[in-house]
Amino acid sequence: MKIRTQLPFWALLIGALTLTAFVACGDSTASDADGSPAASGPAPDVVVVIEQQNNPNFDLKAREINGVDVSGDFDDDSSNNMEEPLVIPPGQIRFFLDNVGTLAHAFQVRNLDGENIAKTRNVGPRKTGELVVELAAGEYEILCQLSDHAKRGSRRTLIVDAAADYPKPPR
Ligand SMILES: [Cu+2]
Repeated sequence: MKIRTQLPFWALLIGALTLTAFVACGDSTASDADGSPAASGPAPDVVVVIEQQNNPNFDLKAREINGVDVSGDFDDDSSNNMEEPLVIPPGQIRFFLDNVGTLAHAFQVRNLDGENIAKTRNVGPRKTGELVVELAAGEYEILCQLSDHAKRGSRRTLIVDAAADYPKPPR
């Protein structure tokens, strides 16, 4: 009799623990806890680490392409970002977003007509996010679509070109 009344309690406890484990597991797939660019899922052709900044200036620049440090390719002056393009090979692109600023930012790829191709939701200050998008060769614009951030500097020309040569992305 005692055991029969205790069984439902244990069943509930096990059920609750299983649910907690499942939810925790689901959360961790959004991005790695340590913020590293490595991810699960299908292997992208190109992994670009994008840094977004607003303090003191609004800026959006690439730090790494397939593990290659490209931070030296972009200066601190965000007023010339449209003449200082990010050039990457075509294919399945994984933009890893590192918001190093003090405001929320987001990330969008547009065509030259200003039409949305893909975009993220807000990424909070000191948080990371990602955008995976298939891009063919051509010219695009990447930007932060929040408020007036793009106007203030958080935008850049993106050129997708098969001639851009990088090693396979690290996994
Ligand atoms: Cu922004």
